[in-house]
Amino acid sequence: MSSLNDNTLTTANDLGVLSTVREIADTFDSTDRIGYYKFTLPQNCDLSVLYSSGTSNFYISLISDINANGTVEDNEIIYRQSSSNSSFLEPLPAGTYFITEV
Ligand SMILES: [Ca+2]
Ligand SMILES: [Ca+2]
Repeated sequence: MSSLNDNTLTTANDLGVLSTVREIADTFDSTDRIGYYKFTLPQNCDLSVLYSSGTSNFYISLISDINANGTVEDNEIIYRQSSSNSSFLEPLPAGTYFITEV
């Protein structure tokens, strides 16, 4: 569902504690091309992300707001990939993270 309300770190969709597979679908249009999703890992784990997009003009980023200022600095982007269909695996310590598509 397209929404302008999830377009910043501080207003990200909160997925809560991630302990099992979660499926997310988002829709973008000319007025909304961003979506942030927030989740917490209760323990160290390998995060597996699979995604697909109807467009090739698509970036997915894994973010940790290390300094907790509500904005994304370059050093807070753990992973960034541009592809319409792909996946990645990232070992992460317990903590709160964000995924965004642009
Ligand atoms: Ca949005
Ligand atoms: Ca930050």
